[in-house]
Amino acid sequence: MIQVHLGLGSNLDEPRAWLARGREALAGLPGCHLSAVSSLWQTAPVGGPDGQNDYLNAAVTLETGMSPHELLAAVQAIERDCGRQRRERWGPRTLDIDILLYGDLVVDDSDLVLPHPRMHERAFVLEPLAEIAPAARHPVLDRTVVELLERLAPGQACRKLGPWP
Ligand code: A4P
Ligand code: MG
Repeated sequence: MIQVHLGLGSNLDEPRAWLARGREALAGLPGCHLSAVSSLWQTAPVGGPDGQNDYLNAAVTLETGMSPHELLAAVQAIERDCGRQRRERWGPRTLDIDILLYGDLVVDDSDLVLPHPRMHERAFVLEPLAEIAPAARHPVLDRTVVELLERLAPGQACRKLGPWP
């Protein structure tokens, strides 16, 4: 089994409900075990069109026997089941699931980049991830999640809301 950390985000309709549905769907994937769940965080949108709602973000840890591409296909199927429509990059979404770290694997394919290429720049990823995997190491930057968080430029609004319902 490989330990994988994933980031979840939603800013449309009922974000709490979409995130909960995403979490349950991940927990139910064959041969996978959901071993950690962060708090829920309210975060200001990064990029995308003006005027989109704040996001709710969270991170989870999954122990999985799936290959990286099998897991990508599985999370994309969960996004589709949750009504995700891809309209514009960084636009509002019912549910976005990003594979952040897959063990210490480094991948650079057309459809999959690991670690997630923007995770180290984003408080909405690192704050929840630091709750559940503070010592996880970014295999390219060779820094832990906590070290990446400490190096973030200030000013990314992120507020901890507490545990999920
Ligand atoms: N892809 C490549 N690597 C990965 C990976 N490690 N995990 C490919 C998941 N997908 C990966 O993603 C586009 C393509 O990335 C996929 O087809 C997959 O093959 P997408 O989810 O379809 O589109 P997107 O999410 O709009 O684009 P992108 O570039 O993934 O955006 P990000 O980086 O995920 O950012 N602000 C706040 N506050 N909170 C957020 O959650 N999210 C985003 C999306 C922007 N701003 C945000 C938030
Ligand atoms: Mg994405």
